[in-house]
Amino acid sequence: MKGDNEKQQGISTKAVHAGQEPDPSFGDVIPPLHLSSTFAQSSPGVHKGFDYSRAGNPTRQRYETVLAALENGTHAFAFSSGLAAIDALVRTLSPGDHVVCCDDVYGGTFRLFERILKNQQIEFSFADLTDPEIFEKEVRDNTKLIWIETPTNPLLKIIDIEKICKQAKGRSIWVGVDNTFATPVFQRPLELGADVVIHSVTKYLNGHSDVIGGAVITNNEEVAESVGFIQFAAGAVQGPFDAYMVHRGIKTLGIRMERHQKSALKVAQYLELHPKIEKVIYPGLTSHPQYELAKRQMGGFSGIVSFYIKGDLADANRLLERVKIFCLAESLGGVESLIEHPAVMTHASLPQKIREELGIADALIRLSVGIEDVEDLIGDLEQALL
Ligand code: P1T
Repeated sequence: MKGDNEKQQGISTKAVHAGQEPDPSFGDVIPPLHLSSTFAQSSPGVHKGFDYSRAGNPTRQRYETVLAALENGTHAFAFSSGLAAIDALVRTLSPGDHVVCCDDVYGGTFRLFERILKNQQIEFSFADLTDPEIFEKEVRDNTKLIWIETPTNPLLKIIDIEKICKQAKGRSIWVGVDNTFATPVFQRPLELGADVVIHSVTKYLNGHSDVIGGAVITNNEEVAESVGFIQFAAGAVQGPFDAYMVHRGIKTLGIRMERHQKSALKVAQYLELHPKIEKVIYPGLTSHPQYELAKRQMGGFSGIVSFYIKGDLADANRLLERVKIFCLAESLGGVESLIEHPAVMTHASLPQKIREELGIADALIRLSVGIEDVEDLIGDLEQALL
């Protein structure tokens, strides 16, 4: 990045160009992939900027440049999965520190907090952060991090990032946002006051369901120093081939997201009128309880639609087994449409009682609307719901 001018570029310009300056050796328009695990030194400690690929790699560095550019951050760190990125961030805390986490989060995030990090004496509370009073109810003297997913997975609740950041200001509490569902195309938490953003780049950033990866992006020097050290010293880095793949996928992020959200809205509107559907949750529907906030906070509503069918697990399974274009699989954010059952699949790690309290019921189904022709997607749901 050359400076302030590039900061003001549009997101798709950044997606195509950041970290993609032509290679100086031969002028390759697409910089070459540096697979080497280690780098020659002319004398001990004397090298061309890289000594060992866990510490740094030219392909990963270019990829981290685009990640930082998209979120308007100063630093980005690429990890081998979204959970590795979240783990690295929370591991910067000390035993006795407390985290307030939104109640509806990806099941794997809940499992990481409850079953691994809790054993390292980090305390967690889970609360509905859509309640504006919740901050005062949940924050303690030892609270060091507010953990927000918005839209949440799988219930698509919208949390007011700016409001929470204002409340946290001056209290030595970091605000971290999992921006996987919205992507920087539709929401940039650092601009709303958050200290740190994480992504499961496995999803929309890569966009082609062929890489597992994660990222931590920040403009807070303290976060950067701590997370950078954990990335290097614990070593859950993104390998160069995967970094290259995600960087390639990111170039079309802007146009993919436009298509995802356009089709998702049509699918949501179709389902809302269907007699076999109980309720549809999509932040772009006026029926969504935080529609106004979503409109204000997000530049678009993204491509995930959740809905309750009228019926039980057997009826849900019938739909899930009958779809032909939607693929029954975990994950989201790829060009192909996916359908899944949160209670049995992505959120099975939540205790049943918590699932019931939240509304992750047997009748709940989650769609990741891909970029296929939307008439075909609606036709597929139509035949599966017959
Ligand atoms: O799978 P991984 O790259 O480790 O990312 C974990 C993760 C983090 N944050 C959010 C919001 C996520 O949705 C995920 C992964 N989610 C799924 C696999 C899923 O189907 O919901």
